[in-house]
Amino acid sequence: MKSRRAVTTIVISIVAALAIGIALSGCASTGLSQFGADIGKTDLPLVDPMRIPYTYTVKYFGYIKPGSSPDEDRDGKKFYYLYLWVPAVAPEIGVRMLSPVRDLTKPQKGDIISPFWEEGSKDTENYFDTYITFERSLDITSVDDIEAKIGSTQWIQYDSNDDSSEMPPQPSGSRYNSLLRIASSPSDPLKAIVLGLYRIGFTTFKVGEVQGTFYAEVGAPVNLPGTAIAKEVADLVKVLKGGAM
Ligand SMILES: [Ca+2]
Repeated sequence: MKSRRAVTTIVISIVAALAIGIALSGCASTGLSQFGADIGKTDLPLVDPMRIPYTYTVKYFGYIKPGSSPDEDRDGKKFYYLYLWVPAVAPEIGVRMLSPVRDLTKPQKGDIISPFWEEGSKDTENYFDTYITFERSLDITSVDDIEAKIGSTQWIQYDSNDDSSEMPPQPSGSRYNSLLRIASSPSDPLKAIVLGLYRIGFTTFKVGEVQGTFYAEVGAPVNLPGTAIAKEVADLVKVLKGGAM
């Protein structure tokens, strides 16, 4: 009798654990799940690989007001930039972006919040089909170089992404949000993730304006204290030199 009861208890525990697991994965599909790395992933047949979440992430909550001027007109596209300081070598870096943010994720303590975020949170209408690029400045490798060289530096593009099926859908129902992961190639200076200045370019690849709230997240599988993101170069320098934005 006793052992049967024990077996029943185990069975109930397993069923409960499965139910909780299914419930949690259900939650993840409607919200923004943790940002998983390429490093250490387990490939599974027929389903998405199992990924270990990045251990270090920096999150940015921003807003592009309708009618804003882009940072650059690039190949006919209105490009905006987030500047990113990476303080050390990393084996991998991931970047993902979504628009609009809605209640998919909310700013937590330590996250970077744009001065326009509050205004953006009242804009429940606008969003854009994100497209992101990841670039590194070829010659800015010290904080003191940033402002002196920003106007003339050469940017090396590592990768770009338009649409990712890993990201939550937009209000249209289409999975047009973006995600990319870059594995460092230490032997190739044009593919290595080293200390220096990077920028995340964002635009909308198809027709439409870049407008509405957006969320950008940078992840790494190693701790990178001193990583900073800012919309403006001057703000990035201020943060890196120990001041507030
Ligand atoms: Ca897209």
